[in-house]
Amino acid sequence: MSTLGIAAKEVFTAATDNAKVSDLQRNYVDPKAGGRLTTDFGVKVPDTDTWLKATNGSTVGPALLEDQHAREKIMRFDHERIPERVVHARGSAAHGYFKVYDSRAEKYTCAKVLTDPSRTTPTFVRFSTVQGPRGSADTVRDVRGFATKFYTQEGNWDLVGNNIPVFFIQDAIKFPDLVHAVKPEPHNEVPTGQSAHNNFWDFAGLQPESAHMVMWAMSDRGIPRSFRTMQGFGVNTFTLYNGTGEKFFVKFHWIPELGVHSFMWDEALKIAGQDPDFHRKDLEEAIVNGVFPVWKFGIQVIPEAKEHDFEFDILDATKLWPEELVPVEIIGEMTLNRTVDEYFSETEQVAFCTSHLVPGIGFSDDPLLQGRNFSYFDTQLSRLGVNWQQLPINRPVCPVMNFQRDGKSQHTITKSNVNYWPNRHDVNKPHALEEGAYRDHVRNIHGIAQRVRGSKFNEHFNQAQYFYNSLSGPEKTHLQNALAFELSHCDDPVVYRLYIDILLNIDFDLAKQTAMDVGGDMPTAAKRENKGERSARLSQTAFMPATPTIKGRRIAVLVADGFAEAELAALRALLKSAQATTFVIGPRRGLVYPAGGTVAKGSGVQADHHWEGQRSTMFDALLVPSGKHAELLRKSGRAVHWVREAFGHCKPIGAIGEGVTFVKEAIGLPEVEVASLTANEVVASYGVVTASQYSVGSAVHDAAKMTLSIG
Ligand code: HDE
Repeated sequence: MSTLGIAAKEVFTAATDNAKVSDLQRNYVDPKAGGRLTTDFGVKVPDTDTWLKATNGSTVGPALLEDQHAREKIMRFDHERIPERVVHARGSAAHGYFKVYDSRAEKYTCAKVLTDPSRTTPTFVRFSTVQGPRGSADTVRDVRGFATKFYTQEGNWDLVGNNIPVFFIQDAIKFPDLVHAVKPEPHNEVPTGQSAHNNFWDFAGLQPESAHMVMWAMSDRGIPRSFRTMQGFGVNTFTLYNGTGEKFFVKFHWIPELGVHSFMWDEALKIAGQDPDFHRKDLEEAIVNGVFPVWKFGIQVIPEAKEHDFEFDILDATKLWPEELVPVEIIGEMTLNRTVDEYFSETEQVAFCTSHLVPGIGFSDDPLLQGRNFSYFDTQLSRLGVNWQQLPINRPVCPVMNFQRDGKSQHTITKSNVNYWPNRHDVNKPHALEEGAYRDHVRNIHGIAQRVRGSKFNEHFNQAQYFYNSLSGPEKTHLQNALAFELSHCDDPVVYRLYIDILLNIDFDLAKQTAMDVGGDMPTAAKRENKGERSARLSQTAFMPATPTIKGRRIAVLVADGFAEAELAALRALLKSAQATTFVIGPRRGLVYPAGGTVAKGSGVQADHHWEGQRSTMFDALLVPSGKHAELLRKSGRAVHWVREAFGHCKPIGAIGEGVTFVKEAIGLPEVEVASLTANEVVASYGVVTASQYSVGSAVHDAAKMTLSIG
């Protein structure tokens, strides 16, 4: 975590204020400002350690209910919890800002937030897992929420998205069934933070519209390396209007500057135990270290007249719009530059609603979106009460004025003798459209009420196959292994047999492999031919940054007594200049002595962690400097395991001098002939970069590049 002290953090946060942060300052309380203990009503408290008791000589009798301070303290404590979100309960958040590059989107929309490059719109983003409760682990296989609140000058716009562009179901009425199926089973509340159980796969097998999203969730997208390395998608189809009566359908995209990166499943599993807060800490660490996460913002736009030009229904949330057909236009970017000050008040109380739009942006008839518009508003009532929009994190930065009144926990005091419209004073009258009022798109709606879905909604497998075909070889293997893991956790053969049937509609080899892995009957024929169609824009590898970077990466340097001191210092300085963070991992969490260093001389480097204290899984790359310390490393099973495990997870490993021999022995790399290297020569093999001696710009630099190519 951050090494910044409190004072430094205060300077840092002051520098990242924006209109919303200034607005929040109205509610700041600073316990360090010298205030002493009082009751909730301001009475000075003399003793908060001992309950008032009835005493008789040396006999201390019962505690007295009349102790107002004790009752207040306990009562407030008893009610500290509010209902956690029914889905996306576990989350972490940050403040930031959004800017568009220019006004090119004006042809589609009059939304200032999307067209005015002179504006900086404050944002608050909450990332989340879906299945697990508030206290579950970050790195489980799951979809990730990516919900953004834009505090625009025209009101709040909430873009409540995920890191996967499609959804499991087409119609909102199925959401309770989906969530019941994926959540822990009702009889024993098992499992936590996992979809690997009978009920989820039972539902998925019987609800083939989920096949496309299941492929995404089983791919590496289900185990992101970091929130900072995830794409975000609005998923639903929204509309844009430009004030001239033209309407466009739109999908929203976030593309991370650092590229899209994931864990390997073995890492994700281990980190869930080693550091269940890994993603939460990663976000905070990056921001506090000044490596602000940045996403480009893109739109896919389809003019209203072309709505029916596609083989899929563009209002079906189980389908994506292939970028080859509808390119993503990049129009702006968001930077997250400030951590939250208090988790509960901000991250827990923030309330997103898909129905919160600003002028220039509208809904579509996407049946999932329409149900969501009801659900989010409704759920806030049970979580936060009717006046939730007044909570500091939820209130807009522009004026709010209306005749909504009263309700539990009303915070505003409206000084007026009228609370209705029209009124004789003509106060608070509605705005004219020319004054920037929200404009509903005028349209003709007529028809027969029926429980039906659009005819193109009946096709479920084309895009599941299209996505699978688009993955690289390793990504496909990971997906196969994920299915093996998940379905192996289902002990009812009906369930895994059913899912193999679904896979037969996607890819015959995948179905056969899964049947072999999980014990189903070996299928003899595909149910549907694999047409081999693929996109160049669905594999994670398509989103590598144009210029390789190790910004924000965590690099472990493994040392024991006797390492090369100057070399370590130079390596760390170099990596710091590339905005990566190094962590010294040593035989003790104290001073580790370099070659020639002794306690008496006062030399030594402070290890950040003992090598039992953190594991290779929690770092992106490993470095072993030269020096006689390599002998000691060789003798430590844990140090050897560090190298082997990092190698097994395809992490870049850099080694210099004697460090090379240690690394080579630990992983057994016959290809690297260390002895034949000349000074400064660098050899890379299987992601291992070795150099016979240190030279800036060679070994480490290459190791840094590898971090990216493998990440
Ligand atoms: Fe949500 N979803 N959802 N969802 N969702 C909630 O609202 C719901 C869907 C998403 O960080 C709840 O405030 C329905 C799609 C995120 O606070 C609830 C349907 C997408 C978050 C709800 C969907 C999402 C939620 C629970 C199907 C991706 C966390 C707490 C029609 C585009 C927001 C809350 C945060 C949260 C309902 C489907 C994303 C119950 C009925 C599709 C990121 O209202």
